[in-house]
Amino acid sequence: MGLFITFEGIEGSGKTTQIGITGDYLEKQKIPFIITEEPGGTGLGSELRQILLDKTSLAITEKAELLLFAADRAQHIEEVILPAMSEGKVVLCDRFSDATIAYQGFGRGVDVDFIRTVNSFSSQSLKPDLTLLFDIPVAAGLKRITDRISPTGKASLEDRFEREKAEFHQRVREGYLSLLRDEPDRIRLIDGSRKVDEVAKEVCHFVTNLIEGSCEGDVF
Ligand code: Z5A
Repeated sequence: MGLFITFEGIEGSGKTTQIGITGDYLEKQKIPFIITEEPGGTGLGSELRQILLDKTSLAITEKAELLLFAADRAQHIEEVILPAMSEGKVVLCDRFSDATIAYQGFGRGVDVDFIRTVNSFSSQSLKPDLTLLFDIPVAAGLKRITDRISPTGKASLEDRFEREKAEFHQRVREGYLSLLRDEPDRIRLIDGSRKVDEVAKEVCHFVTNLIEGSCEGDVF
């Protein structure tokens, strides 16, 4: 089997930037990999992503939102993640089950134990080999997003989550830090407020350690 690495963090923590850099690094090392994301890593997922993020005027209850993310994951696991892993690839995934606990659990207030049950069903109980948690103060993360949306601060392109208040994102950040305390061996904390190349060095260190550790196995 390949390896499964997830990239997590609040908005603007820089995880999408770092997943691209990690992909470039693996390519140079000639290590087979894929980059994928949730929501949206499949055809069905792309449709669900539009509903979940872009259709901001559409009413979606907290329970419905949870189940839509779960549906996206159920399709993603079967269509993309497990096949790539069975081909021995490294799967780099932008968000996974931890995001559901952080956003729908800590952010929205849905029961976390119930979310764990739903996560386990939709992910076929697959756990990442390594999760990189990019941590940044909420204000700094949101500023990066606002600057990206429009240098003038116009917020017309914000998605459903970007529209949430800072307190929501603060609860999500605390949710991620609580997951880190529960599983310090799987989840590695990365200070995302540093410069891109400083962050990338640390990411590379964790990814290399994981791959070297698995070299004695049957993959690489
Ligand atoms: N969601 C959920 O609720 N439940 C779930 O189960 C799942 C997801 C799976 C997906 O949004 C949303 O779905 C997400 C949670 C929810 N929403 N929120 N919040 P998305 O995929 O569209 O977006 P995102 O995952 O939140 O990522 P993002 O907005 O693209 O941000 P990012 O990945 O953390 O950061 P980035 O794209 O790498 O960088 C953002 C900007 O900062 C960009 O202009 C970069 O050039 C800049 N940047 C990046 N790194 C740095 C550093 N180090 N210094 C300075 N500037 C930087």
